[in-house]
Amino acid sequence: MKKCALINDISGFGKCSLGAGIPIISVYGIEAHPIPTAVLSNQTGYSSFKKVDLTEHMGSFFSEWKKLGVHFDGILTGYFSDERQIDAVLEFIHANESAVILADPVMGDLGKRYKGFSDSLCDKITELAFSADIVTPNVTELYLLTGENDIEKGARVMLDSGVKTVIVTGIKNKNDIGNAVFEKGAEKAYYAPYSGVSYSGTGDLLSAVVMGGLLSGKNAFSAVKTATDFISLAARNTETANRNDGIDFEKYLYTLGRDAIEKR
Ligand code: PXL
Repeated sequence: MKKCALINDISGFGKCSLGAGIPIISVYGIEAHPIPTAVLSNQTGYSSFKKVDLTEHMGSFFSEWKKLGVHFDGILTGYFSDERQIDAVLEFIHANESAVILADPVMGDLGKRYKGFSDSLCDKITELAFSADIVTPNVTELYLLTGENDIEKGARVMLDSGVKTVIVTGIKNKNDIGNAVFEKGAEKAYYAPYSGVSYSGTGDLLSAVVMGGLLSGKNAFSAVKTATDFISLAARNTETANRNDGIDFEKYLYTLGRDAIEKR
């Protein structure tokens, strides 16, 4: 079986991060191997949360993995709580040359940085994003990464510096919301009806669906179309109206499993 390393936090509530990434990679028939960056009672969008940072332990986890001598087909990164975690990840990436690297540069949303994101942490996240094969920033993160305030120009900056695929998420257009894929010489956006609520975790779901699709032999365009339809279906059928709770994606995981089987 293919193996994907997932480097992200685990949050008890908010249906995001590893709580979203592990089931999605698994339903694609790919082994999910997590290293948590932090453990949180719930994601940071709620008014209160408790976080245990795992920076001091990540290096030793990577060392143990090295002893196991395993090869990873994909490395998917998400939320970091300390810039030193990214140094450990960059070293891990260098040791896994043939892996597909997808960096989701989790930094902010709706025009603002998330709580606790310092300049130095954002600089390191930017360094990681620019060294990835694929990035999945939302519009706010694209502007933070590139200093641009135009989607097309921001994506172009990243492509010109060597990123192969830039996927810009959460683009609002009238009553729709969508995701745009940019590669050298090709671009396309995929839209679905907007539920009216900007839910937690949808970026994490998208990055995992894209990784699952790519490791199953899809191209980025097809993977993003699948992710857009999946997230839209779940968002439109979500019970909670509290954005922090995330979407009811569990009910629709089977659609991704079917998608993966068709590709096999
Ligand atoms: O979904 C992004 C994310 C991941 N992890 C944590 C978060 C957030 C967004 O707020 O707080 C802990």
